[in-house]
Amino acid sequence: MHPLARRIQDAARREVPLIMGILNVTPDSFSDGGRFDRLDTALAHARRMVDEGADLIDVGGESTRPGAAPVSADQELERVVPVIEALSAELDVPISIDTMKPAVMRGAVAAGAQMINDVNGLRAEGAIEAAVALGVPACAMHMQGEPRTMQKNPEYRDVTEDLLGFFRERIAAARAAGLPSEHLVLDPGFGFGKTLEHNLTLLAELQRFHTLGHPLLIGISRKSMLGTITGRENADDRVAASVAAALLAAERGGNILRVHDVAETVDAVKVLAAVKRAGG
Ligand code: PT1
Repeated sequence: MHPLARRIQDAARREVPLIMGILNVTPDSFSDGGRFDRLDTALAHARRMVDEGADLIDVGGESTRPGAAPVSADQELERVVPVIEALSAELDVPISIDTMKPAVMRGAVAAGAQMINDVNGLRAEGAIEAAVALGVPACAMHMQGEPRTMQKNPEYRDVTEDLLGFFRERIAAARAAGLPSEHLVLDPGFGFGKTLEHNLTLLAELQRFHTLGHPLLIGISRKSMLGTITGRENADDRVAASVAAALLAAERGGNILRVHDVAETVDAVKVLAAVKRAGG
């Protein structure tokens, strides 16, 4: 088993989540500036998240938020490889690569990434095979549709049941391709082809996904569902809502929390861990 897969299993057994800090290296995430300027900015942000207690850093070179347009594998590699090389040389926290593309998975792991985070659920041709060949843990997220159009008219028969069916199929595909069961992490994909009601039902019923027997990764940080609930239009103003949502997810069995606000979430999880130690 990959050492990171073991750490994820240990965290799941202790019921204290790992914190994954988000590092976007998409041009829209940064103010203008040259390539080196961007690299410096990314490295400084990653260092800060590690200082604040992040257990993992998730590096992404393609925006997958609602409405985002796809980019080529070459463009994605150009963005993420220098960052992953620099970070993996300097930091001792593992790096995951947020990508749907097998070529980017391979390039990122060659550069030092130790986990795959695929919002497309390892459904691209060759994606599971890349995860198997690379020998790293992989997260398969659920998404209905594709980022550009997924929020048009999301529909489910029963959102939790539909996702459970999707995950059973992905677990079977992963097993058939030879992915070790301990290497597969699942994620319901908050905001990916889901209405506010779908998202809330999934959070309320998160425990049900544990019956699948895989660790759960949860990404809700600063998402529009929190903006709708709180009336906060600016994503930067959703920190308190994000911490609340992260803790609710952790209480319902979320094992890896993918967040922007690392320091705040680490404090919240410390409170959760203390109450757990006291028997709650
Ligand atoms: C996620 C996730 C991700 N989210 C995983 N990877 C994003 N495993 C990128 C909004 O409604 O949840 N899990 N990688 C970012 N995607 C979104 C989606 C950002 C929706 C914002 C929204 O605001």
